[in-house]
Amino acid sequence: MHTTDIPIEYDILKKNTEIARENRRLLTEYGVTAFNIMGAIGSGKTLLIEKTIERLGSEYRIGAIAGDVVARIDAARFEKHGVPTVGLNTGRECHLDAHLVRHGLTDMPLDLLDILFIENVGNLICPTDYELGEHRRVVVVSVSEGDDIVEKHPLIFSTADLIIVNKVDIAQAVNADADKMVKDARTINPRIGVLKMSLKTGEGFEDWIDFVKKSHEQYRLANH
Ligand SMILES: Nc1nc2c(ncn2[C@@H]2O[C@H](COP(=O)(O)OP(=O)(O)OP(=O)(O)O)[C@@H](O)[C@H]2O)c(=O)[nH]1
Ligand SMILES: [Mg+2]
Repeated sequence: MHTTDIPIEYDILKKNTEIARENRRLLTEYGVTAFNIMGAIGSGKTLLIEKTIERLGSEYRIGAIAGDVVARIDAARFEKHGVPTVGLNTGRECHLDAHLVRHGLTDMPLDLLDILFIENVGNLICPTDYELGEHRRVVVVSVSEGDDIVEKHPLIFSTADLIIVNKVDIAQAVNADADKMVKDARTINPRIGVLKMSLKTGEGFEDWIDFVKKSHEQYRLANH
């Protein structure tokens, strides 16, 4: 008998999407706007969230979920900023899924939050198909992964709302063309927002802050 594992994967994804919808409903009910921060390993996801907490922490009540294969290193970095934090370990899995995030949400004081950042496991493949219940999908890459990284991973960029090309401060040193990465992202997804950023110099950071604020405002107005 011929067998294939495609239907199983289809079922898993279908179930995941159902739970993600429930998560989104729950977050929306509490007025929390959630950002799924995906991206390459070491591209600057944790630092982006930390700097955003520093920048917006007095204006908005922010929480953070740190997804990692093992350990609580990123969770500890968020905790240092005094925000409600949950660390989720995926074990052997290379992405968060909606079920795991639902468990994370039960440990979050949702009634005390406006914005939730969910840092996904670092890579550009597995997180693509697994919605978590987020309102916005953000992909962070950096110039140090090579300036062909975007064209090599079209799927994750095609599902994102915003792409951040980070570490432009070292583009020359690593011989990368950040403008090419921006162009590749726009070719894959013409509707998408693309920001060149340096978390070291601050380039592009205020545009990101505008994106976060506008996204939150949009969901707040739509649901109240
Ligand atoms: N030069 C430079 N370094 C940066 C920038 N952003 C982040 N880094 C550095 O890049 C390294 C990785 O940053 P993280 O924020 O830990 O990256 P991450 O994406 O969370 O990494 P994982 O969770 O391990 O996938 C750290 O040493 C940061 O200080 C930047 O804009 N420029
Ligand atoms: Mg990290």
